[in-house]
Amino acid sequence: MFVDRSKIQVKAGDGGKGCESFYQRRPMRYPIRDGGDGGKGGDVIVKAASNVHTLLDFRYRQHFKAESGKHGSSNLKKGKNGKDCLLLVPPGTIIRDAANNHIIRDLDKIDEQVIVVKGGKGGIGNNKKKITIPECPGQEMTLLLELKLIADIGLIGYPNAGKSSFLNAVSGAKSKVAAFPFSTIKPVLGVLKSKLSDSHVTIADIPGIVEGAHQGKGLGIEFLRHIERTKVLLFVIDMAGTDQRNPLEDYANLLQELQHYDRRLLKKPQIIALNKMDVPEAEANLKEFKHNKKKADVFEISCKSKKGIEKLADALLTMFSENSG
Ligand SMILES: Nc1nc2c(ncn2[C@@H]2O[C@H](COP(=O)(O)OP(=O)(O)OP(=O)(O)O)[C@@H](O)[C@H]2O)c(=O)[nH]1
Ligand SMILES: [Mg+2]
Repeated sequence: MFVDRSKIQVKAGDGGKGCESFYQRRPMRYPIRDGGDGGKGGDVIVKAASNVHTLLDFRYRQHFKAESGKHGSSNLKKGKNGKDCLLLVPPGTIIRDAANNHIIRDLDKIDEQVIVVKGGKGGIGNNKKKITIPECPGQEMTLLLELKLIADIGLIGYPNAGKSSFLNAVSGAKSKVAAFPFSTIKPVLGVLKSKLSDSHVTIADIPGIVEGAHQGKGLGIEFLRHIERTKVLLFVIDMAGTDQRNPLEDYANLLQELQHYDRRLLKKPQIIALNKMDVPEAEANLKEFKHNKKKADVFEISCKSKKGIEKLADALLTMFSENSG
């Protein structure tokens, strides 16, 4: 299961109470104030850990609380600080304040961490002033955790174009392939390994995108967030022209949808895989495509006959190493 969003409630520890205490021994004429301060409440910290890969744990538990500070006591004894509560998330997790959707932190580096709610200050005992100063409560907040896959290459294409077929052909992934649109409904990651060296690239397969996806058509464009961080975009175009569609228009529409989502996506290096070249109709479509997109970096492939797959896989490995610097 791939969990990519979770809502959790976090509460930092309250400060411990400051103590009111007096000490008097003969022959002292007046008592001395000796109430100790309360300890600070623990913080809730979210940290990106390399050995965590999903947000699955947060499906089973949504409430997290750090320890409160201990109360101060007589004889100037300060209460102990409460223990922090540490939550581990996968690198690539964005933390938002659920109340206003503002991003608190984008944890994209391993071991990066952020204090999401701060523990309350401990109360001040009566040792410094005549009266005790009350402790502060710990902050609380509802957080939205959102995981963006971090892959090197992102697959973009219409439903049924053959994205999952391609991913499965070049990697050990088992992304669902079927002859109906939207067979992929959750992002899938695969690893393409070089046969010549130990270099490899990760590829993210996401649900298909259709014209109008930015208005919510199909499964919408929300899955595009998974390719925001990819280094290269691989467009998979259905050259069979399924459902009377035209490959050139498909490509133009895909670009448009990307632009609607975030125009910075279009600045990424692109490779175009012209798939289903085994189908007879593909030849005519190929001519038209090449005529109109003379400068584009295109690869003719067939996931069915496997023609051109290895060449494209090699190009991706090379291109990735060129863009990974
Ligand atoms: N003839 C032919 N069929 C292909 C080729 N590649 C994929 N297909 C078929 O096209 C259909 C869709 O393939 P998928 O890999 O599921 O397509 P997808 O782009 O992942 O589709 P969604 O997940 O729905 O977006 C399946 O029936 C595949 O067998 C190809 O090169 N030639
Ligand atoms: Mg698919």
